Amino acid sequence: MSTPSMIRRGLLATASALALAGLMTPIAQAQTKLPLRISTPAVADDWHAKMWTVFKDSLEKSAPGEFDVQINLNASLFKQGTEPAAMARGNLELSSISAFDIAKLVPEFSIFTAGYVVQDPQQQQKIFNGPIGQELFKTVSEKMDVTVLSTIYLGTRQVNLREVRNVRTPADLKGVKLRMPGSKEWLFLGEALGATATPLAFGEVYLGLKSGTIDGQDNPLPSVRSAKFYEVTKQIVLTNHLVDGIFLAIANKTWNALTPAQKQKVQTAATAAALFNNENRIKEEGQIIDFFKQQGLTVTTPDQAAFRTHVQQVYLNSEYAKVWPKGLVERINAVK
Ligand code: KDO
Repeated sequence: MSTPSMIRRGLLATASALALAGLMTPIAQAQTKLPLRISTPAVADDWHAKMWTVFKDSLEKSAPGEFDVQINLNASLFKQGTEPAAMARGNLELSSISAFDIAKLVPEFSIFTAGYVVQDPQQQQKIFNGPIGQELFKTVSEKMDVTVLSTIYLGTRQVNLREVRNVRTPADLKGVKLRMPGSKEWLFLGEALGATATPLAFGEVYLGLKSGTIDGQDNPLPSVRSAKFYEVTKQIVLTNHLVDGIFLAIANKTWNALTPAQKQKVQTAATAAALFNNENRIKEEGQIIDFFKQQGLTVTTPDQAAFRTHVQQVYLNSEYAKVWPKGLVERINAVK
């Protein structure tokens, strides 16, 4: 009579015989693929949504069958701004997180939420790919349990209004209900611009503009196009107030479990994604004004120096500046 352990041994022997014969290969491979869940509020037509396909394609080429890359757009998996917590809890592997999200846990990072600090996308890349980035990302890893793999240029933020208004200086935005993403760091930026900042998730902005619950919003112009905000607004005010970046990050739990070869492949994919986004976005920003004009929008240039002076003063006199490491503003300014 066969005992249960004999039966188990028999089954195991059959299973390994099948595996050896190659019959179980597809199932076995599917089971060992490491899930890489991605969550982003980006809309499909935006470069920082498309970059995730570049990331996925790169990994499928360099590591076929090793990863199961799952891209979730439009904040369909996690609400905008909740991604870092989801990553720390082990519910999400990758995301692109904003300086504003980082600043909540790494207060000195608020320097990158301040208007008119970073000058242009090229300087942004040099800052974050150089010693300043290295130092800050080490703290980010320690405090947030995520590893930043690349810096994504989100674009230069501009003010976008529902009705045409004569905006020369921050005083001209007085009383304007300007939508900002929902955290106090974002609201502070809106107020620093002279407006009345009001919180709303990205996915609700289109309807907010359409219905008039908000008077305007701020975003880089490629996002104004891809999210179709131009359909429900009449003016773009070229304030150039924030050279914005988001950070392609992976949960440390996931990162630390990878082999050195896998780490290299994931890093290469993240670098390729950033490059794809950055090149396309910079190019689009260079050509996009005509598009808005064709759509009937009024595009105006305010007194940018007045905005810069005001916004910088507001930040320098704020609680935020008190935690900026001594000399960091100067070090950033010295990056050319
Ligand atoms: C936005 O909500 O205005 C913002 O631009 C903030 C960014 O940090 C980022 O979350 C972005 O939205 C989304 O990825 C949608 O483009």
